[in-house]
Amino acid sequence: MLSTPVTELLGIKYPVFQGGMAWISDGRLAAAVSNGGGLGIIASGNAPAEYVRNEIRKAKSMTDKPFGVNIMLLSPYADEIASVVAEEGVSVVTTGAGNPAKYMDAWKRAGIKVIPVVASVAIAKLMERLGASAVIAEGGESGGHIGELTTIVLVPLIVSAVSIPVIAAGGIATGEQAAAAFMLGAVGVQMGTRFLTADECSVSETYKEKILKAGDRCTMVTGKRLGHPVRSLKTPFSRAYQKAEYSTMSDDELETFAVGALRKAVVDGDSEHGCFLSGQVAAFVNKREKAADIVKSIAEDAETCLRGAMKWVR
Ligand code: TUI
Repeated sequence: MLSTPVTELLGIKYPVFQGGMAWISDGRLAAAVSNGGGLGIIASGNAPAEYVRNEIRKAKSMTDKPFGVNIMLLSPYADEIASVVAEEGVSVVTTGAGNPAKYMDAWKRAGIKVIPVVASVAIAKLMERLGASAVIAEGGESGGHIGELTTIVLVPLIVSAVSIPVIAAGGIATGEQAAAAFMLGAVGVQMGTRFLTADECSVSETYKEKILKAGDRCTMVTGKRLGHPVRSLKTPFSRAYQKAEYSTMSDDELETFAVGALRKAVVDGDSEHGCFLSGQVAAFVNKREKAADIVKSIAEDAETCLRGAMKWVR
């Protein structure tokens, strides 16, 4: 059994979080992960507050275990969603793509455990000072909006800089990778890409097939010109976007170029125009499984790996 400060803090069986993926992580997926003993997380993405409230209520109807909500701070609805999570009495809030400082007091007063996703030591320290219960240190191997540092560098730097628990994210899809994160001082792992092929994940068949087929050099990073680097599968869309970034196209046009691309991938399965966000670990995701089986096998495989860690020690 893996028993860590995170399983203790949240009252969950396995120290495994399912990342909040915009348009993807709904109440059904989150409930399946939480029922499997991990922490399921509903993603707000750019969706309106009422969508998030509905998904929270759906998850509540499907599980009596704790689950979380991820608030994407660039969302125009972030303020409203910040109130919804407090009203609905959600156990855990994670945040992404920004600094949640202005919401922290209200969430803490509502008894919510706040676990921001951070990509730098400075923000991790600030979050600890503002009362975060833990932080998720997310390396640039991740899918979606990413920071600059890799998981293997970021996690131990943050572990040394703060006293709160650190959960590792980015580049984790196997028990071996989870065990490596524990060796770096993490006390939990968060995975997104690995859950894309879960039975309870509602993304299009096209999305699932692309992840199952992906190999080692299948992702690329675009969006640096606008200051929001994003990792996705190499597709006609991402290649065209990259070309546009290096052209004389205006920033406004570039922004418009990407509007709706996530929906086209997740909902429509549009291989031509969709933006299929994915971490580098898509190369490791080779089968369809129940979300609960993913959670259990990651924790058990990590445990086996950690037990074997003395192999070369004489
Ligand atoms: O947020 C994510 N991943 C995401 S958000 C998203 S939706 C989106 N789509 C296009 C462009 C932008 C967003 C898709 N994937 N991961 C967590 C994460 N947070 N990664 C990096 C950060 C982060 C960045 C800056 C955390 C804090 C931060 O602070 C900035 C500051 O205020 O100094």
